[in-house]
Amino acid sequence: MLAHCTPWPAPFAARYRRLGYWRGETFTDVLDERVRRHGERLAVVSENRRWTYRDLAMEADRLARGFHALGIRRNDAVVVQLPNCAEFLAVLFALFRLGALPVFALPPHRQFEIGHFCRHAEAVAYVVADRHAGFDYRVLARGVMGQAPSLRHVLVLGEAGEFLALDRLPPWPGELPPPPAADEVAFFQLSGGSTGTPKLIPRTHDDYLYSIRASAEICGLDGDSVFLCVIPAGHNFAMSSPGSIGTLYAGGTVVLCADPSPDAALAWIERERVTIAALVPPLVPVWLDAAARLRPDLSSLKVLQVGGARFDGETARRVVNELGVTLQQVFGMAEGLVNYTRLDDPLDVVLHTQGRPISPDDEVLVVDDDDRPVAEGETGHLLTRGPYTIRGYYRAPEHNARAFTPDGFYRTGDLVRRTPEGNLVVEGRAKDQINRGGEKIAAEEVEHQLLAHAEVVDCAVVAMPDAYLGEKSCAFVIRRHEGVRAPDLVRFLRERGLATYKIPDRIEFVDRFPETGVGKISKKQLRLDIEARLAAA
Ligand code: OOB
Repeated sequence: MLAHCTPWPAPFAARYRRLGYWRGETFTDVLDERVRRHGERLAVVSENRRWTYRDLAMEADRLARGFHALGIRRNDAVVVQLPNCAEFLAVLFALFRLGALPVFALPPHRQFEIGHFCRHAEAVAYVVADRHAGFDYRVLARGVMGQAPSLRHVLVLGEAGEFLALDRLPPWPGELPPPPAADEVAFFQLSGGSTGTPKLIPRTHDDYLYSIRASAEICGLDGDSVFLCVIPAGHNFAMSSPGSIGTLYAGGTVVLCADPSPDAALAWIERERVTIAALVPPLVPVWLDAAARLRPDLSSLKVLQVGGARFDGETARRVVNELGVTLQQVFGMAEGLVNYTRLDDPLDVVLHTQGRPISPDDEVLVVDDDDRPVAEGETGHLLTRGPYTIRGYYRAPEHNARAFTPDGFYRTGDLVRRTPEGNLVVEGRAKDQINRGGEKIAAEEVEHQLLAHAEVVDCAVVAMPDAYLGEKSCAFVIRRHEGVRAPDLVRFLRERGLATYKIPDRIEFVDRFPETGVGKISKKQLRLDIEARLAAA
C-alpha cells in the first residue's frame, strides 16, 4: 500500500477477498467493461453534456493522455475541486487510469483548505472550474500556487487565463503505463474532522468498489436507474452511496446538477425521468415546498435518500406522504461504514432509524467511555471495522493512535443505540464537530484560526440549534479589548482563506468560560448557554 497509509492486516484482507468483497477490480476495469457491454447507453448528463458510456470513456482517455503528457504519474496527488458536471467524472476516471490520486475538495473550500491539502498530499496538480456560483477559482489557484511548492499545474475547466485549459491538454501519442492494481489507494476523501487540520482518507479500488457494488444492490439500481446528484459530487455520499459511481456500476445514468436550488433540481427530475436522488436534510423541506408550489411531474422518482446529518421524523413522514416515494435514510462516513434503511423496511424503521450496515462483515460496537460494550439498546460510542472502513488516515500517526482502537476499530465519534431488529439510531455526537446541515466543521480548526487574531485571548466554538440547518456554529470569544467586534473577526477569518461554511454564524464575547470539574472549558455548558440565549431572544 501507499506509504504513510495503514493497510488492513493480512488475515482480514484474505478474508475480504475470500468472501468476494474485494474482487481485484479497478475503476478503470468497471468503465471499460460497461463500454464493452453497453457503450451507447447514456452515462452522464449535465448542463452542457450528454455522454454515452463510450463518450465518457473517450473523454477520460483523452484526459489521461493529457495528464500523462504533463508528467502526472502513479501516486501523484491531484486536488480536484469541480462543480457538479460531467467533466468531474471524466477527470476522475482519467486520474484513476493513471493511478494518480484525486483529493476531493468541496466547492466552498478556499485557500486555507486547498493550500493544506496540496501541501499535505504534496499535490502536483490542482483541477478547478474557471468560475462557479459567482466565485473565480483562478484567483484561488493563484493564491494556492504560491503556498504549495509541489504544485506544478493548475488545470481549468473553461477559460484558463494563465493556466492550462482541460480541453487543450497536450496529446500523448504513445502507450500509457499499465493501470494500477485494485489493492492500491485510488484517491483521498476528506474527513469531516474534529482536529486542527482536515485529515485525508485513503480509499482503495477494492474497498470502495465493494461498498459501491453492495450499495447499488441495496438501493435497487439497474440499467434503468437515473441518479440525480445535487449535493457536491466529490462527497462520499454523492459518489458511492450508491451515488454517481454506483449508478455507472449498475449501467444507469447520472444527472449532475450544478444548481442545488429546488426549482432547477425538480426540473431535472421531470426532464430526465430521474428515479433516485440523494439529499442532505436541510434541502428536504425546501424540495417539499417547491414540489407543492410547482407541481412538477415526479412520477419517475422512486427513492429519495436523505443522509449526512440528523433527519427528523416529522419531515421524514412528509417525504412519504407528500412525494409518495420510498424514503431511505443514509448514515455514512467518508472513513467507510455506511448504514441504510432498506427499501422494504417497515415505515417505522424508515422514519425513525438510520438503518443498518451494508456488509455482514461490518463489525459495529456500541461502547462506553472505557470501550466496554453497553447493554443492548443503550446509547454509546459507535466503533466500527470492516471491509471498506479505513485502518488509518494518511500521514497522521499521532491522530491515528487516538482515532482507532489498538485492534483497528475506527472511533466514529457518533453516539448511537441499536434497536432490537439491529438498526442504528444516531443519538448525538462525542466528537468536537458541528454538523451544519451535512457540512462538517471541526471546532478546533476554527478555534486555531481565531486564536491567530491578536485580539483573541481564548475561544471555543460550539454547535447551536438552527431551524433550517439543524445546527449552526457559535464562537465564544474572550477578547483583549472591547474595540474588536464580531465583523472584524469574520473578516479576519475570510482573509485567512477559511471556507465560508466554517465561519462562525454567531460570535459571543464573554469574560470567562464555564469549566468542567477538571478545569477544562465546558463546551456542554456553552451549548446550553447559547441555546438559552437563543430561546430568550
Ligand atoms: C457523510 O460523511 P461525512 O464523512 O461527511 O460525515 C460523517 C459524519 C458521521 O460520523 C455522522 O456524525 C454524520 O456525519 N452523519 C449523520 C448521518 N449521516 C452522517 N448523522 C446523523 N444522521 C445521519 N443520517 O456524511 C456520509 C457519507 C456517506 C453517506 C452518507 C453520509
